[in-house]
Amino acid sequence: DEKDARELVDEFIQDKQKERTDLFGAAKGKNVVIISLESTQNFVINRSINGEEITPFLNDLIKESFYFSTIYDQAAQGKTSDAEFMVDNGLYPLPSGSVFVRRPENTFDSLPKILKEEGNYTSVTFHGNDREFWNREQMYNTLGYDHYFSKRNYNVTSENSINYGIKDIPFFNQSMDELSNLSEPYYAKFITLTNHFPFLLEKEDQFIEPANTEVDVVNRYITTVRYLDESLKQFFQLLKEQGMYEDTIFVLYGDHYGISQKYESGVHELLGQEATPLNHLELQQVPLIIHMPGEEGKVIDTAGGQVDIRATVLHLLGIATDDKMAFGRDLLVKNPDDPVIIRDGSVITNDYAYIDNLCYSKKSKEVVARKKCLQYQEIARERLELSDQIILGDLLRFSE
Ligand code: GP9
Ligand code: MN
Repeated sequence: DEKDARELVDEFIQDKQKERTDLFGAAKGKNVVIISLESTQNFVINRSINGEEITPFLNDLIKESFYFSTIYDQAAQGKTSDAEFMVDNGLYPLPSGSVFVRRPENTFDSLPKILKEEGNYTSVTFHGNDREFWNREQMYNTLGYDHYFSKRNYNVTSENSINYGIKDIPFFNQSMDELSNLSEPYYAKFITLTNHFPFLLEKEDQFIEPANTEVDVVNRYITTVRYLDESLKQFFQLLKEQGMYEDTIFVLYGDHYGISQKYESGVHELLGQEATPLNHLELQQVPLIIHMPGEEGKVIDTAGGQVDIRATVLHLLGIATDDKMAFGRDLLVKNPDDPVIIRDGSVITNDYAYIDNLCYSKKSKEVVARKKCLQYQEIARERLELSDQIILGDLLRFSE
């Protein structure tokens, strides 16, 4: 059975695209700073409320970045940790629980290991929560991280923390010393925290007025997203001041939705839209921004997901992925018909979306014949099953 699965994986790898663009290796040898934007959905990007932008810094950054405007949240019950897992491994999360918690003793062909091998990178994570949360301490060892700077490395006081821990502005601030001491090149992951349900923030940290919908959770969300944006602005300022900006490629991604379906009516109200299944699906989009200093901005609207981040970043770093056992597609060359697969069984291509047993045309927004979606559903079923087999059978131990 394990052998069958391996053959299937090999077959799968063989049909992967081997195309390269002019950007292959454009960021070769650069430091990589990757930022997990807690609970950040894409609808906040380029949006104003009462004339105030929700994400003024990101809106500016996007103009000088690759902005992937159609990226879906593929995380499952493992939330932040599922997104981290996808970014590092290009595999799907499990149907239940978090891979970080369930499979920390597996062998993985993770980004830190690949980068160590290909470019002698140092890999670290910065995060203000306890080391044990999501079993990160153990899993980061497994994934090949050299250091994990967690709550115990920060000066956390009641003034500088809220909700889950240290607020994002002091978090970035206090991370600078350790970051500047890393041996280069490095792969440094920053996991932000303040924009987390139930989106609490003191008045003095609010850089925008709360929204004015009937759903308080949504109203507060606007203020915590705006705070996150401010923390990013300050972080980039510090990096520039300390000469740590130029030689780095930045990857920013929303880790998963922030507003669950229970509170989504507030978002529909804010956006002036109906509560339709297709609108719900579109709200599952998260931002993905790749910023290379000096590179011109570009909007890339290929539908993709978090599982694709790894292949895309490796392309820019000039590291081939066609021989890797992973499901992510390089978004710079991805075939738009290749479906985006959500763990709940939804499937999305540039033209179609399959949700709740119905097939929709994205253009007409109408329900169309189910057979239009059938081939994509089939691919989704196969890939999720294979991904689960790889994880639950610890199959990557054979490829070491
Ligand atoms: C906690 C942070 C948030 O460390 O990752 O957790 P979440 O609930 O979003 O997975
Ligand atoms: Mn999260």
